[in-house]
Amino acid sequence: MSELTIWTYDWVPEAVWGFVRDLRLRWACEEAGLSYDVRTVPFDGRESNHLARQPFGQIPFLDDGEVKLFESGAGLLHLARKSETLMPLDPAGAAETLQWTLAALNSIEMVSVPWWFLTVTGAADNQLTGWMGKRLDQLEQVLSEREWLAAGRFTVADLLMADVLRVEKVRAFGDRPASEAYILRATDRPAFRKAQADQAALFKAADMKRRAI
Ligand SMILES: N[C@@H](CCC(=O)N[C@@H](CS)C(=O)NCC(=O)O)C(=O)O
Repeated sequence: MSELTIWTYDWVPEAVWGFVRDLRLRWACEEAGLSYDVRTVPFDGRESNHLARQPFGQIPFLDDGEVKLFESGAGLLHLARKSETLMPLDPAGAAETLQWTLAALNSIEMVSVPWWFLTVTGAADNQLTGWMGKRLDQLEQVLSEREWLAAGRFTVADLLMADVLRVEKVRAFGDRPASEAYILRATDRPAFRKAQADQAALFKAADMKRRAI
């Protein structure tokens, strides 16, 4: 048994396989060569069945021995402290990584998730479209001038930013070649592919079991 346990749901609809946020933690562990187990909580009844571990009934959450934490961003930063692969040790590189990790969550995903939600729920006039386009254009400018966001190399900030940007509707919204090339660079990494394949395998097996019942 590994010290690290990543918790996810025991089943999710096929439409979200490959995008469930436990993938962020799997990907980070794969990049850093950290061994981990994956365990599940029931998807059905999620509103109340694991509130002691995740107060919003969501996943992922992470165990590292005695340390237990929720929020994928917090989990990533915790893992990043274990491996220079995810975050440089020098103060400037670490600060830059931290800054872009927060930017992924608080400047991009903060807009992209509500924009996505209004889009998929069919809001006739998505009032967030202007804000969303502006943020993605600004990021496109940054990515047209550098390969990775922080410290001149791949870090946990890229893992998170690429995961935020690769959501299909977000990715298809507008034509931003530098952002697209960035997503491809990040998701072409063996660690991402392994994490994605492992997640899909878990949910596929669960789906077959559920259909058989
Ligand atoms: N801010 C949270 C968001 C977690 C989140 O949205 N998890 C989704 C799966 S990717 C979930 O649990 N959705 C079910 C729900 O909200 O009921 C994080 O980054 O950990």
